Formats: sequence, structure tokens, C-alpha cells
Amino acid sequence: MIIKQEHSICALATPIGVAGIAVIRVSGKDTFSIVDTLFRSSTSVSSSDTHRVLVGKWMYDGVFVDEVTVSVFRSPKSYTGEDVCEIGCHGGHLVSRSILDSLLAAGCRTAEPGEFTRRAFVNGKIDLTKAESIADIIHNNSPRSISVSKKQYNQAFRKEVSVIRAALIKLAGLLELGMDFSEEGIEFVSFNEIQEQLHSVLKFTTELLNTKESARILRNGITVSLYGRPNAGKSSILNALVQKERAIVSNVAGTTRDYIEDSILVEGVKVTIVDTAGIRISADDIENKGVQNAKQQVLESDIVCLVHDSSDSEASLRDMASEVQLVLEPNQVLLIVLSKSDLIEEANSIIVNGIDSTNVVHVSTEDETGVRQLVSWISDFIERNTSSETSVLLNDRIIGELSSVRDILSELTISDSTIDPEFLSIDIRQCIKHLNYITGDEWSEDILDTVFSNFCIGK
Ligand SMILES: Nc1nc2c(ncn2[C@@H]2O[C@H](COP(=O)(O)OP(=O)(O)OP(=O)(O)O)[C@@H](O)[C@H]2O)c(=O)[nH]1
Ligand SMILES: [Mg+2]
Repeated sequence: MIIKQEHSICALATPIGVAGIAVIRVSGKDTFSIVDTLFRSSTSVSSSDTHRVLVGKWMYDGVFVDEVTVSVFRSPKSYTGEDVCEIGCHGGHLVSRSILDSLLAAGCRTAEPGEFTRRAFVNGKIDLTKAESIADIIHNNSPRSISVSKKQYNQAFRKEVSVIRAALIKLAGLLELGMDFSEEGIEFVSFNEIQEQLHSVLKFTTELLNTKESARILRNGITVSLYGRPNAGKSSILNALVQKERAIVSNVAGTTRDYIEDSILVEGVKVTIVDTAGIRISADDIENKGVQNAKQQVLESDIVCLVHDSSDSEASLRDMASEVQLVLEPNQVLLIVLSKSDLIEEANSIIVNGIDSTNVVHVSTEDETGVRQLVSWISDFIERNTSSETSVLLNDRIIGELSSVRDILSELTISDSTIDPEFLSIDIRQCIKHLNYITGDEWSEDILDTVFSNFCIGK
């Protein structure tokens, strides 16, 4: 492995703020000599073995800064592949800032977001799918998405891509060999075999692309908006779901103005609940702005809960439901929440504008009836729309490359047997290129900029 050691970079690898310890990472060709000018210990960093932790004093301009640990990682056995030091100092802003300043004064420069991981990729320590899983592990907080990211981190996705790429490389090779022997009429691969291989790669890409929505939900969670007339009980439902007094509840119609968000975990997925202003025509500009915001929230939700007071008229419910149905996209779901069920004798089964009765929930926050049913409805939605079986959490970059492969292959697999082997092999080579872009076996600075722009400084 040939490691290219670049100019030394440094950054705080732990969050800024009050903490027990902070860790500063330094990587690059002059790391050891730079750290040795600032660190006093019985063993110098330059003479230390790799994977050793040294303890000593950090000095800046001859002044003691902190007692620190320096973990030494010699190239190529380090995260970036370069010489790396990880400096552990006391937490809080001042000590780490002073150590960073001393490193900058001694010749380091501040790392760009994701630059340590970018160097790890360029030096062949990790592939792009692993780099992207690291960003997902850092940024995501839902247990379900982490379970997929871990599989991706452990190279399950890279292995799958490698298998189909190997099949395509073999196919293109046999086609090209056949072209060399075309005069002799020797065929190295039959039309049926080509079709079979291409179909299986097409199936792989299509199935993966079908997990696009699942990846979005696992990564970002879902949004559930509470929408309805004033006093319908929306804020009470928000409070019941998040189990705290998040929003003000009162019998004054028009209590909620700004929309109020809070989140819960359902099925290991983050569910953001948005309580909104009650819908009515008002003479008050502020309330009207709240109503406008509420309508916008509906457009941005995965599930729209139309909250309707069970003791109010069905006609009013139908009107509201029609308005919402008009603006909903096919991937959004309308759930009718019939609130204050304690106020009516018997919860009757209402048929609203063709909405399936399974999409109607009766809730009372007074006696807690139906709140659990509401959560289990959300849970079923997540269950239906996600899968943890995949080995990758798709992102826009990978979706783009997979879509290109799918488009090329769907053209090819419907072609007739008279297709020119030369064109066929050009198209297959094109697919291989897109697969290489996914793993980073082929890359450009633009691709790396896309991947690493999602990272934080210090990673
Ligand atoms: N009996 C009964 N009263 C409820 C229930 N849920 C809410 N209420 C009452 O209905 C009134 C309005 O409740 P909110 O939760 O503030 O209603 P809202 O839809 O947020 O109202 P706006 O913010 O004005 O749009 C309050 O007096 C609540 O105590 C319920 O399940 N049963
Ligand atoms: Mg409210």
C-alpha cells in the first residue's frame, strides 16, 4: 500500500463544550515533528512505537497548557493511513482551543469537514460505501438506521456490488473475446446467458432502488402533523404522545399559533409530531399566519392526522377531509383521529370520503383511550414502509449511480438477439463504471466533494 502523506491537518474530534475530556486529531507528514515541538514526555512521539499512549505536558510558547495523553499511530497503521496523533486533554473550550492554536502556529492547518476520512479513502484504507456509513453513524440517531449503517460499515454492500460487478466484467470480457474471434464464428457466451446475467443485475438494482423510501425514513424519520379545527384536541394529543406538557391546552379556540414540534421513537425510528394552529377564518393576522403554516406542515408530513372532535358534525369532518385529500401526494397518508371519544355514548363507525375504516382512530386524552392505538397505527406505517434487511442506507449519490445502471440495463434486456456485441459490451462497461463510482474504485474530486461535504470537521 502506497500512502501519500499530505500537509498536516488538525481538528477537534469531540464536540465543543463542557466535557470530561476533549480529543484533538492531527494527521499528515509532519505530525510527529510538530507534536514533538509542543509535547514534553519521557519518550518523544518521533521515537515512539505505533499504537502507544504517551503521557506528558503540553506547552505553548514555553507556557504549560495541560497534562495530556498522546496516542501515536504510525503510517500506514492509522485511520488516515498517514502518521496520526490523537491528543487527549481536559474538556471545555479553553484547553482544546489553546492546543489547536499551538498546532496551527507550529505548521498544521485546520482540517476541512471530513478531511481525515477523505484521506483514509484516498490512501485505500476504506471504500466510499464505508465512508458514507461513517457519516450516517455519526449523524443518525435512530437505532434502526444504525443497524443498517453497521452492515454497510462492515462492507456487506461493497461485497454485493463487487459480486455483480465481477459478473459484468466477465460478461464484457467474453463478449470482447467473441469479437476478436468473430471471423472464426466462435461464440464465447450465448444470448440466453447474457440475458440471464443482465436480468439478475437489473433485479438487484431495481430491488435496491425500491428501498429508497425506506432509507429516507430510517435516516430522517417520519413527520406526523396534527391538523384540524380549533379546540379539536390537537395539542392534547401532542402532549399525550410525547408524555409531557409540550403545548398549551385550553378551551379557548385558537390557542396554538406557531406550530410546535417534538419527537418520539417508534420502532426505532424518529417520529416528529407537529401540532398546528386550528383551521378557521379569523380577523387576526397572527392567527391567519398560523393557519397558513399549518397548511404548509400538512404538505411536508408523511402522515396527516385530521383531528376532529367526535361530538362535532360529520359534515364539517367531510369538508376538512376533502380539503386535505385535494393536496395530498400519493405517498402521504391521511388518518382520521376522532378526538374526545369520552364525550360520546358510543364511538360509531364513520365512513369519510372513501377513507378505509382502518385509517380512523378514536382517541380520548381525558381517559387515554386510543392513544396507544394511535402509536401502533404509526408503528404499522413504519413497519410497512421500511426494511432493515438491506445492506445499505441509500443516499442521493448511490441512487443516481444505481438509476443509471438500471436505465442502461432495462434498455439492454429488452433488446433482441441481433444487438451488436460491441455496443453491448460498451453499455456493460458503462454499468461497471457506475458501480465503480459507488464503491469509489473509480472516482473524481467532484464525487469526493459530494461524499465528504456531509461530514463534520474532525472526522
Ligand atoms: N373531554 C375531553 N376534552 C378534551 C379532550 N382533549 C382535549 N380536550 C379539551 O378540549 C379543549 C381544547 O383542547 P386543545 O388540545 O387545546 O385543542 P387544540 O385542537 O389544540 O386547539 P387550538 O390550539 O385552539 O387549535 C381543552 O379544553 C381540552 O381540555 C378529550 O379527549 N376529552
Ligand atoms: Mg392547540
